Amino acid sequence: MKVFLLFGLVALALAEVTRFEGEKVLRLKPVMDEHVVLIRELAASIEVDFWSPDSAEMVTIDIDVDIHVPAAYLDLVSTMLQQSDMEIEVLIEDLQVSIDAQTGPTPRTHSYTNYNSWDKVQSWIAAISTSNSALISKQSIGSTYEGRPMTLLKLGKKSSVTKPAIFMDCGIHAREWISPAFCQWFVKEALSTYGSDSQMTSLLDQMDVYVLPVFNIDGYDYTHKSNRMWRKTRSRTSGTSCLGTDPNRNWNAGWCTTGASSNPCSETFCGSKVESEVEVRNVADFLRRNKADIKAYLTIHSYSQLVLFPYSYTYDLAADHSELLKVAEGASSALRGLYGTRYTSGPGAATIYPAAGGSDDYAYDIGVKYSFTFELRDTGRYGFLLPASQIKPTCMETMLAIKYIAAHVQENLY
Ligand code: 0X9
Ligand code: ZN
Repeated sequence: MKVFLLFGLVALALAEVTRFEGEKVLRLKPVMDEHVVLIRELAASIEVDFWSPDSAEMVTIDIDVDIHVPAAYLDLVSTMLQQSDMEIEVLIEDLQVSIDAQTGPTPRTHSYTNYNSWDKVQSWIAAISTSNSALISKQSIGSTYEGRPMTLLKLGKKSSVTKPAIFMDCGIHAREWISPAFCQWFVKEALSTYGSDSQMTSLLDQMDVYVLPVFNIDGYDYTHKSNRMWRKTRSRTSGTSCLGTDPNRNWNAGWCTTGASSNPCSETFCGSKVESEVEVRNVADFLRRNKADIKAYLTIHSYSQLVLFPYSYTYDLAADHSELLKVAEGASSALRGLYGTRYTSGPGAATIYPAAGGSDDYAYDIGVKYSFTFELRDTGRYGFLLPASQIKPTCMETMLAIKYIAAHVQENLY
């Protein structure tokens, strides 16, 4: 027993945890070309973690830039920024303080109003999928790079014929913790309101909803155990010691042509080839196998409060642009109806930035017309460190947007 305890303590001591004492998140407001150049120079000379947009190449005039500055560079960055007359706001004074505040005291069991570790999500998946076999089942779509099982939940009344379906994934990006929290909330709500809520009942009677609670499980686990700010997968690429590929730059949709990096050390690394990431391959395979039935693809990210649709790899408008815009606006206004939270809708490239290799564009291009990316709360006050107290209101309002889209899909099956 004592030996095990000792081993446990040694393992704990060896598991390196990245801390962020004194590190800041700044909002820069470039309004002139010189400001944009300065931000790009900054990014080229030191290691800055872009929160939004997610890389220096995406910086443009009049769009706020949220950056996390490591402690070692704070003096240099403030000197550089002071020499310009760019407006700067401190969003987060001390990142470690905000991380600790968000993590807080966590319950020992799974909770819909807390951020659950992967272990808790995994046991929740096992428990919930056996709780109501008339309405929910699970299937494996493969394993992650580090060997964790990717389990897909299927919600819907059992039927002898194949039903049209909606596919939703959460947690493509590891640090966007509100996203997996939403997928868990959605499953609970769907099961508990079937039979009483007429829309949910009709949806699950006529369609199936596939939910992948955590897409990038290895990354998500890493954010809980080692580095809260990790975004990418945890895969190795030959020829570099930098780990991870951006799983939202790795799809076969204008792959690596814009808003993505071929540098493995970048946060937006597109990978060594299309679908180099096994997690992307597993989901893409599932979408390809079931594309005749999948009528909508929803992918949940954070933050910025946006409902986006294709395209992001080009400024060209999608063939279904006007319908997608109408649906996205309808979803945003349904969401706003609950607490007044404002969302912006539009095609990815024009609304945030051009970025190729994303899952939404891929799903659309293989024929899934209703393809949407959600960027949940907030607009930067907490960013990825959204307090657990906001999980419930965020999920409740997001349910309204998702249900709005689902109703439209159901009424417009193709
Ligand atoms: O850049 C992304 O992957 C998404 N934003 S995030 O801050 N969550 O990283 C936006 C994705 C929009 N869609 C595509 N780029 N295809
Ligand atoms: Zn994301």
